[in-house]
Amino acid sequence: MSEILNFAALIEKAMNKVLVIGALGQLGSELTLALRELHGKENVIASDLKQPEGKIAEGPFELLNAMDRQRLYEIAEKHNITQVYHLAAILSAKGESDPKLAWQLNMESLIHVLDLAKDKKLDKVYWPSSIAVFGPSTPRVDTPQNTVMDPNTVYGISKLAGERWCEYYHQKYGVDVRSLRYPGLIGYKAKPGGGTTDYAVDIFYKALEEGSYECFLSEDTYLPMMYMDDAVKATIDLMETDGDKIKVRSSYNVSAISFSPVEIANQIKSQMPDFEITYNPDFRQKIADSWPDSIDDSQARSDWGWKPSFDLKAMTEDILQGLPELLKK
Ligand code: VAH
Repeated sequence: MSEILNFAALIEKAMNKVLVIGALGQLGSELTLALRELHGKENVIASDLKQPEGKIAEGPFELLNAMDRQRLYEIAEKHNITQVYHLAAILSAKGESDPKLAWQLNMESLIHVLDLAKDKKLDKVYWPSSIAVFGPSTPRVDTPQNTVMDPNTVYGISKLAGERWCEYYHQKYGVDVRSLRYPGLIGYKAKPGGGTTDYAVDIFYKALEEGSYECFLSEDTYLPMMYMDDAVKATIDLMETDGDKIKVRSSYNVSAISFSPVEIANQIKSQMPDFEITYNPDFRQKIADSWPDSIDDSQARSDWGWKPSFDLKAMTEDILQGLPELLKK
């Protein structure tokens, strides 16, 4: 009997063919490798605007502009795709420099993926939302799953609209689309791209390269954050959960740590006593001030067992251990 069950499990795994859109981004570069561990290297097709380097190049890759609907359908057909992780987006700070492009890319690409899921009856779709869906009128402390949402960045507006589209495609067409409202993601293995929370990554690079950092947010700017290892874990845990346990089809609040620039600077100083930080808030301060200080993620914890592993100290130790190696390459 066990041989039959093993064979069935092998078949089931072999049936999973995953496409990652935006696989070379800050989240994608780590999530793609974790998905290949889970599903097998050959069953996870990475895609992005440019050719990959490093470990991602060791598995299947396709060039794909997330707004190219025809190319998306061609790739899905060629690889018999059963799941899509759609990570490509223009983030909060960069989005304000070209609002129309940010809206067009973030929204059109999502609709293409949702249509593909509907037309080809894909098993599952993952699409990231963000705490950027909250705005100045949202309760700032322990922000609830369901609350006032008045985002005032194009990125946040596109993520709020995207959540509504995800719930619509689930309710109207039965598409199994799942989503997380990521806080600021702190990952050092790929450079961040145009976010307001990027200071919490930049600070480590500058601490190691220059011994000092000029922060573009004020020292007491509290923001919800999460180490990339926890973000990868939350994403895969959500996607591997039994569908009938998923009660939220817009996007789940998730959180891990909340800290301010002075707190992360002090954590770095505890390991690098000579490190110095100065503060020179820029346009991103207004964006950060519109977002919550902390998030209530109790529904994610009860529906599918979400539990973060890294606090500020553990995250700082892990980065200061791993980043020097990366900088030597
Ligand atoms: C940004 N890193 O700063 C993203 C994130 C909550 C912020 O969505 O735009």
